[in-house]
Amino acid sequence: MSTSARLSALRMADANANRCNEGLRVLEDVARFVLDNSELTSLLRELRHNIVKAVANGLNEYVLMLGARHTEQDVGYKPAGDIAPRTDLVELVVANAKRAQQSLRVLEELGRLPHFEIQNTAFFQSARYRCYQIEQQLVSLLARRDKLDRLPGLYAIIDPEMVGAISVVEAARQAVLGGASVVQLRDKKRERGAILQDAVAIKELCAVLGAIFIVNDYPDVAAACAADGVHLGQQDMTVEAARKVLPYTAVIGRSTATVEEALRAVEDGADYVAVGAIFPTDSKSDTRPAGLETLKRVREAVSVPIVAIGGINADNLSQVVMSGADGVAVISALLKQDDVRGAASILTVRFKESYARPIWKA
Ligand code: TZP
Ligand code: MG
Repeated sequence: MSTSARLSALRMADANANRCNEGLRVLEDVARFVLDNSELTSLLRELRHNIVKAVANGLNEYVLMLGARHTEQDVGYKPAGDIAPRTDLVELVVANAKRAQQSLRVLEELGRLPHFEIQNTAFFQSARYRCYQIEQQLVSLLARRDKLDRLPGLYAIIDPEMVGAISVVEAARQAVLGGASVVQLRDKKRERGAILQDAVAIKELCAVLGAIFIVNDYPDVAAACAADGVHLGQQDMTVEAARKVLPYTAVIGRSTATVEEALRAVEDGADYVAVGAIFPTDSKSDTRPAGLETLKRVREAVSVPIVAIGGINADNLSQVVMSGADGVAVISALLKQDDVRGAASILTVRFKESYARPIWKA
């Protein structure tokens, strides 16, 4: 390679090492300050450090690159001014992930030049693939966070055994029209094939009306109808197993009756926990009592959203919310009423009267 070609290649390596570092730093800060995700934060920091090392194995290479840097002669440099605004954090993540991936590709290609100081092509290639995965994880976590932001409110559980005269899908529609922020389909009797048919219809109406749709018990049904998430009891599959079946964007909730179970659920990766039974209930035979005191203690112990469940109605709802619930899950207070929409509307108004801002975002 001629001296001038070598200097140009060093100049490219310098520009792309900087570009990559800057892109990864933005991703790291989203993981750290937006998502509070320590795992991804450390992973990105480590990746950034390893890339710096791979570009400049020692001070010698770094000094060589700095020597080749001519910022003022860069024909691609555009002074700040008309910088297009980003519409949201997802766009910011995607743009910066692309910046890092593209610069890693350039570094990889430069390493193929004969006798060039900076080699490590295999490393740059694997770092680029790592970046594709991190981009997917960050975008998915942002999507999950967006769902959790919309979770507070009435969490309507639609159980075919309890709907009475109207259909399951109609009951779900009434609940959402009345103001429910979440609909869960809880079917303990039918086979998955029949459940899926209703799940597809409810998912569709929730998407149109802006509610979150959760399938109880079955991650495969949730995946098949592209539900927003799944709810798992203590005897259902683990959060980790459910994640293997569901896309990263799916929200996973776990039923708990004690502080220890709630802490374990969060440690296992649950996005929210349900705490109950808060009050006695006729809707489920094998419940364990949790009570308002447990709810308060769980509130102090975890920072994920909490959905309270069990015997909640319009009269006791505000007590439940004051004890730390972000969502109130109900079956009979909704489905055993003649006017499901009207009941949902009263419960939603009561919720809004007593709920302050989400505690997990404080
Ligand atoms: N899990 C704990 S209590 C309960 C479930 C599914 C039943 C809640 O129904 P209701 O009628 O709102 O008490
Ligand atoms: Mg279950």
